[in-house]
Amino acid sequence: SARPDFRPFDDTTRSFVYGLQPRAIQGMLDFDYSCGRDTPSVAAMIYPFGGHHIQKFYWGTKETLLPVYTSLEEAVAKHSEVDVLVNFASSRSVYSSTLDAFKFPQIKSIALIAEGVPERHAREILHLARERGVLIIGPATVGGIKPGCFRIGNSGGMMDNIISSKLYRAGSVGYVSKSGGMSNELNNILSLVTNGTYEGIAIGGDRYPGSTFIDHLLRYEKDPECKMLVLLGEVGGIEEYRVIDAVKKGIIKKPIVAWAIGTCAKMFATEVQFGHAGSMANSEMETADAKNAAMRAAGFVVPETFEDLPIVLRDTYQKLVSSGAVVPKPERDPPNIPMDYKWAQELGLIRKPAAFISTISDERGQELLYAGMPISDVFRDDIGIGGVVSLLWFKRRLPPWATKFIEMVLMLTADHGPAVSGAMNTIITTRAGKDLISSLASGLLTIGSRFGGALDEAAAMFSSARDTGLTPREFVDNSRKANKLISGIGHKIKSVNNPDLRVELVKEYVRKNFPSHSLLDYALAVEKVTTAKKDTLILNVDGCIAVCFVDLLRDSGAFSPEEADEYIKIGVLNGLFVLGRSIGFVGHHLDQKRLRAPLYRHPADDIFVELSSSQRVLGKLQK
Ligand code: Q5B
Repeated sequence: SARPDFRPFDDTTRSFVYGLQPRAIQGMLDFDYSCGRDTPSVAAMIYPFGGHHIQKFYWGTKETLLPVYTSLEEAVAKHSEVDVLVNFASSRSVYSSTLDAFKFPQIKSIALIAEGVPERHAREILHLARERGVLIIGPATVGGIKPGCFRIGNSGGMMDNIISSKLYRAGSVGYVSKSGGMSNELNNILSLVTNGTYEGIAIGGDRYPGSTFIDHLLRYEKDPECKMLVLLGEVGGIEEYRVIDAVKKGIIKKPIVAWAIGTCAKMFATEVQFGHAGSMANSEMETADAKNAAMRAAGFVVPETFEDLPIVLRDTYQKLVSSGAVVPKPERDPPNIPMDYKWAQELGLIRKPAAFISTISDERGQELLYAGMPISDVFRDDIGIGGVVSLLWFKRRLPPWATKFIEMVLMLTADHGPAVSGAMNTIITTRAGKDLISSLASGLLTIGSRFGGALDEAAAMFSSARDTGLTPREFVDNSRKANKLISGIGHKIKSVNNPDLRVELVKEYVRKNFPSHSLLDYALAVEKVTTAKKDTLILNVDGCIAVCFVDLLRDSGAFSPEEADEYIKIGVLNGLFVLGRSIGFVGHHLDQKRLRAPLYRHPADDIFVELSSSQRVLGKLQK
C-alpha cells in the first residue's frame, strides 16, 4: 500500500466485512458516498455458510452489488487492494477467523467488533498481530472513523449524526477513547468547537485491547494532517500512563487534551465496576482522579470537569488557528444522502398509499388479533372454530346457535366417502406420488356447480325465487323452461327412499335453534315438486345448508339486509363446503400414504374409446 504506516485508513481504503451485516455495510457505503468517495469502502463480505453469492446495496440513489465469499482466501485472491478486515464474527468464532486473516499479509488492519472475547484469545491475537505488524482495533468496539475517508462498521452512528458531526470531511483533531458511545459524543463536541475530527478510534472496553491509546496517539503524532490530540481515558488500567510517559519524553509534542472518565467512583463506598470489563480501579493510580492529576502535571490540557471539556478543546484549537498551525478550510455543503425508506416513514416524513388493504386480522402488535379479538380471548371465551370462522369471514361474533351451526356444517361436510369426485381426485393424485398440498388441491379443484360447490348458486336461486314471489311450482317450471338445473336439488345416490341423513340433521337443528327458517321451508316445498318427478331430486346437502345459511344471514340480527345480500352475492357459502371437505381430502391423502397405495391406472376396458373418422383418415395418411 502507498499509505504511510501511521495512516492505516484513507479515502481509497477498501475492506472486507466478515459476517453478514447488511445494515452496517449499508451504513459504511452511505458514509463513503457522503464523503464523495469514488468506490465503496467495502469490497466484499466473507460468510462461510450459504455459498458464494452477491448482495445488493444502495450507492447514493443507485444500487450496487457486493460479492459474498465463503472464505477469506477466495476474497483475498480476488481483491488485492483490500487491506482492512472488519470482523463481525461472534465471540466464539472471532479467534479462528482472525488467526485465518493473519495468513494474508495484505491484511494490515483488523477491527474486532465482538464482545465477550475470552481474554486468553484476545492476548494471543494481540501477540500474533504485533509479530506480524497488523493493527488490531478491539475487541468489544464499534471501531473508529476517519472523516471523509473510511468508517469501520457502525462507528459514528446514524447518517443524520454523521452529517451533523460533519464526519463527511476531515477536521484536524485525532482522538482515542475506549467507548463507541463516547466517541460519538466527541465527534459532536469537536464539530462544534473545532474544525472537527481528523480520526477517532474506540479501542474497546476489554482489559486486553488489540491496540491501546498510545498506539493511536503515536500515529496521530506522526501524521502531519492531525494537528491536535484528544485522549478520553477512564478509570481502570494504566494505559494513560504510557501516554503520559510519551509526553514527558517529548515523543508526543502536539497539543493534547485529555480527560479520564469515572471521577464519580469516589462517591461510592466500594469499588465500582463500570460498563467496560476493564473499567475498575485496582489501585489508587488507576482511579480517574489520579490519572487526570498525572496528565495535568505532565502538560496535558485537562479540564476541571467533563462539562468543561468543550471549553478547553475550543481554547486549544483556537491557539492552533491563531498560530497558523491549523488553517480552517471553507465548509462544503453537507451531502444529500437519501434517507432509508423505513427510517423516513418512522420519522413521519413520507407517506405512501398501501398496495393492500386488510380488515380481518393483525399480527403486528404483541398479540395476534382476529377481527380485533386478541387470540388469548378467543381461547378464554372458548369461541370454537365456528367463532373463529365468524370472526375471519364475517368480521363479527355470531351468537352461539350460529357458530354451532357453522361447526355442524364443517363436521357434516368433512367427508362423504372415497367415491365422490373430490376424494377420488385426491386419492389418484396421492397415488401418483404427489404431496399433501397437491393432492388436497387436486381434490378441491373438483368442487364446483355439480359437486359440492352448488351452495352459492342455490342460495341465490332459492332466495331470488322466493323474494320475487314465485310459488315453488312456478320456480321449478321456470327453471325447466330456461333449461336450468336448480342448484341444491338432486343427488347421485340419495333419494326420498334413501334420505341423506346429513340433511335430516341440518333440518332438525335449524328448526330447533334458528329464530326463523322461512327459506328452508320454501326449499322443502320446492323439493316436494321436484321429487314428484324423480325421487333423487331431493334438497341435497349443498342446497339445505345454503338455504339455512340465508335464513341465518337474514334473520340472526347480526347482519343488515344489505350485508346478507352482499354475502350471498360474493359467494361465502361454497367456502363452508371447501373448508369442511378439506378435512376429508387430507384424510384420504394420509390413508393412501399409509396404505402405500401404488400408482393408479384406470382399467382400459372401463373406457370406451372411439376415434372419429377424420382422425382415422389422418392416421392412415401419417403411415
Ligand atoms: N335434474 C347432483 O345428477 C346432480 C336437477 C334436475 C332440476 C336439478 C344433479 C345436479 C344441481 C347441482 C347440485 C350438489 C349432478 C350435489 C354434492 C355433495 C355430495 C356428493 C355425493 C357430497 C345429480 C336426472 C333428471 C334429468 C335432469 C333432472 C337433475 N338435477 N332437475 N334441477 N338440480 N344438481 N350439486 O343424479 O327429464 O330425465 O332429463 O346437477 O346441487 O355434490 O355424495 O355424491 O357430500 O360429496 O346424475 O353429496 O342433480 O341426475 O343429471 O341424470 O338428471 O333429473 O334434468 O331430467 P344425476 P341427472 P330428465 S350434492
